[in-house]
Amino acid sequence: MFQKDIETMSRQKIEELQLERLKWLVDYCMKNIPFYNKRLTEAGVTAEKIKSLKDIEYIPYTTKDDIRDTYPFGLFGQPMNKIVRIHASSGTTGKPTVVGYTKNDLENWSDCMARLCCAAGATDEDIVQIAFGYGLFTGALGLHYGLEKLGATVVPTSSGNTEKQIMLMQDFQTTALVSTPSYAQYIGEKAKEMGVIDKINLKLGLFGSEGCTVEMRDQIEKTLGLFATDNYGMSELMGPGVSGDCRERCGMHINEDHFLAEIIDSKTGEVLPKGSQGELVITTLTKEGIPMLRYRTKDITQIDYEPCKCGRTFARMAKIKGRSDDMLKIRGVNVFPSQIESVLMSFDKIAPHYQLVVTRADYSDRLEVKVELADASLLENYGALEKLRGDIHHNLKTVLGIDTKVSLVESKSLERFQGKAKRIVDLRNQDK
Ligand code: DLL
Repeated sequence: MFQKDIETMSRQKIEELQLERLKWLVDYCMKNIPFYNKRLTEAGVTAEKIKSLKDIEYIPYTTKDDIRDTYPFGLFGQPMNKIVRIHASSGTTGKPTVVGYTKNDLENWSDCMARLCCAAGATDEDIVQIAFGYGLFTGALGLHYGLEKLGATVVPTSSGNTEKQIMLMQDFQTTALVSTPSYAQYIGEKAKEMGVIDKINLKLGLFGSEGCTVEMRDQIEKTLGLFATDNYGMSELMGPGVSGDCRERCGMHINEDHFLAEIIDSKTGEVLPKGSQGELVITTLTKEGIPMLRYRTKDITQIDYEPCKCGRTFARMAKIKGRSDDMLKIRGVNVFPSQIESVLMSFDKIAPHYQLVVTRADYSDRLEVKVELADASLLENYGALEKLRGDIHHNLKTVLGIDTKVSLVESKSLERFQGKAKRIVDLRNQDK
């Protein structure tokens, strides 16, 4: 373990530390950030009024809109001469979400990352290729400093230029890959195409930044011959480093000394009992640059507080089921893309590349699931093709409860991604 004393604290000790830090945070936000001062004053919350962790419920939620409304630096807790780094998440519309870090924040960030990389099995013996895009995105630099702190050899290739990635992987005998799972999948496909898959020595995948079902993870592991771990985070909270898999892979350990997690009902905002599935809300307990009070992540998960077999006591959050705003409503039925991915990945005749296209015709939603065939020779056998299509359709209907149109498309015809995959094409608004 990277910081054993911290990572194995008793539940009671964790909660005492969280309470102490929560009080500090409320006081800090009151004193340093006019936006929070107003919010907290209106809600009648002061540090003195926080007597137990449950009292966090008096604090109003913070949302992405609050960050946007105060663009670019309105939620910063320190003057610019104390802010030493800026990151931003692109977002699909409008201005980016901007976040700032003090020196302490960067120190804590690399500790959090080093812990998670170590939990995933990385060591100072590893040669790690970072194939996340370097830049305003938090993924690359977050893992970069964490891995360096652990003593690993970092190779900052950034994303893209896949053939060169694969060449360096062979020449350096890279042992660990940092990327989105979809890019890892693509690297594997390309290495096979180049006929060098057997010359690759990867043992560990530190993946994250987008969803990946266990079934998809199995496929990636099979292709690249590595052990894949899932890592969760978001720019607003720090970047990667919020939580990550250990070798048991029974939920991602949350760095609870820095992040206080709650699960709420995303519709009503009500806090749900421990163990429930719902929207993850995070309070950053130590951040100075841009602290977040009860930030609504919109990510759907559940949290297990039982200590893990690995010896760590930090709570574990389940793989992200989806984002509350990514959930597709098809003819009134809630559909998470991850449910579809699980079904598709259980068929070995199809490749792990798919796209979901939603349209509306005659006032009714239609979901088309486009998926690539793994083996082009199937195209010549109409009967087998129809049977496969029928089986996929049937299994999707069993899981989702709705009819979909399944289209089997030619191998390598769907778009590949070097960063986060964009698998949903929702054309409903354009059809109006
Ligand atoms: O994606 C931070 C990150 C970088 C995490 C590298 C892990 C590794 P953003 O670009 O702000 O930050 O995107 C945050 O991505 O709200 C989730 O919806 C999604 N996301 C992040 N990690 C996972 C994951 C980074 N492991 C948004 N599984 C979050 C599923 C994830 N979704």
